[in-house]
Amino acid sequence: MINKVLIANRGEIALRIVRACREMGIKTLAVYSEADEQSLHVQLADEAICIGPAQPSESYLKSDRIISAAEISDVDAIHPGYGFLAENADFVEQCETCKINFIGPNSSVIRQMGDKALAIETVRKAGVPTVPGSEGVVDSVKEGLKAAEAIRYPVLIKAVAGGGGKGMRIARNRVAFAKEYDMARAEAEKAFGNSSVYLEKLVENARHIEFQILADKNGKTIHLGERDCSVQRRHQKLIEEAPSPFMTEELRQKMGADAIRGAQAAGYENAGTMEFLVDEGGNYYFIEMNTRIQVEHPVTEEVTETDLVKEQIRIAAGEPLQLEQSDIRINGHAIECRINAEDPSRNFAPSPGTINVYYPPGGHGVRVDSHIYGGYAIPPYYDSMIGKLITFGQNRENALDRMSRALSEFIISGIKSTIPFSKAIMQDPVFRSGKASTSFVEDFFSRSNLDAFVQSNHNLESL
Ligand code: MV4
Repeated sequence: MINKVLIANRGEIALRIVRACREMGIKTLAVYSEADEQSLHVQLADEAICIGPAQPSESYLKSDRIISAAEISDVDAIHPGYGFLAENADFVEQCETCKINFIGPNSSVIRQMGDKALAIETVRKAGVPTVPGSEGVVDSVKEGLKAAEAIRYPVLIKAVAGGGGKGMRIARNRVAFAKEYDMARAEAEKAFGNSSVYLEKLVENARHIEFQILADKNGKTIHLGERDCSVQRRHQKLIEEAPSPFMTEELRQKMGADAIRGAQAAGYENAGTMEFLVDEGGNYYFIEMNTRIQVEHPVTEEVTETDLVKEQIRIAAGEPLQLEQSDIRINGHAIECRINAEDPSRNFAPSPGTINVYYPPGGHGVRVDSHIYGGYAIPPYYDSMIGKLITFGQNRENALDRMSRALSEFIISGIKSTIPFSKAIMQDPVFRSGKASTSFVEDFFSRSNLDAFVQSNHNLESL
């Protein structure tokens, strides 16, 4: 039984978890930093404990303080949200030692899927298609050149500890390889304290399509269809949707079955996401697994009429999944725009500060997941995402029209936000056609009169 949950996170996801718990009759404990005392999730949780100063390394990442808060408050379980400690196998191991129920998979699965080369190897052995690449880690330029020759250029050099694109470099030919290899290793060492890298063939003009998985403690595993996350800027997703405009029922069944097979091969339990690249010919390749609830989970909730956070809690409590694969029907279309406190006209520079007027949109088919309110001061210490706007419609066009309408009534004054940028994308003919691939944001900037928004020579912007 889970009677009380500690929420080891902040912002909109902490509030999302409070809401699910309240509906389930579960008590909540918020842990918060000194910068978050005024945050809505702290006010709405049943109890709250301050765990340290604003810097994440002094609060939200301090596992000892979080475990102590759990022990003195007699909680049964910890929900990690996303980011912070959500995919930290050492933290999960600490929870296991202290007999605190971690709402997510066990520490060994997190460790295994956190090693991106090992994750690929695990699902490949189960027959899931993967991108042609090196067999595991590449330990020297010499070994890398040999592997790249076999894969054929262009190749991507990816960090084993990475995910989400950090420490990723393209090598277009053998002359470029040594330099890019060294850069990738140095970036990976700096970002993750682990310089190990592996190689993959670069899949150009791909779509980024991910499958939502639920698995209970008895090994029953289902998928809840896909999300299309092809619209990203510097590996930050901006817009997500479900279903993918590219998907057919036939491909969904095939990819869904592979997503389940891969998750089962890893011994996966709880909610997770299998990420794939899909090329123009409909060929798909597993690239990584996320072992957490994701930012974009609401679009799946809207089209499958499920509550993924409640499912996570029920699974962690040991309840068998009540859903059968045949119960899962994809109905209608949902779009999510992330709302970031950033200035698109200044290269998306963070724009923290105090919100003056806050008027969120409403009406049929509109969902706002956000912890902000009029008078709230956005602290400068954390991720710039301040909320998510999700619209639902009977089909993609309805959902897009509703998103345009909702964005146009959304007022957040006092700071700069990405709302105008999202509004412009909603009007864009390529995005509206459903053909946006991973090169979309780049193309969008060169097509639109918003050129000034981004000036960058990062070597991945051309993807
Ligand atoms: C790739 C790729 C092309 N080929 N892997 C991985 C992390 C994610 N944030 C981007 N990733 C990519 N991995 C291979 N072998 C292209 C991307 C990619 C991308 C994918 C989807 C949407 C936008 C993207 C922007 C840059 C790179």
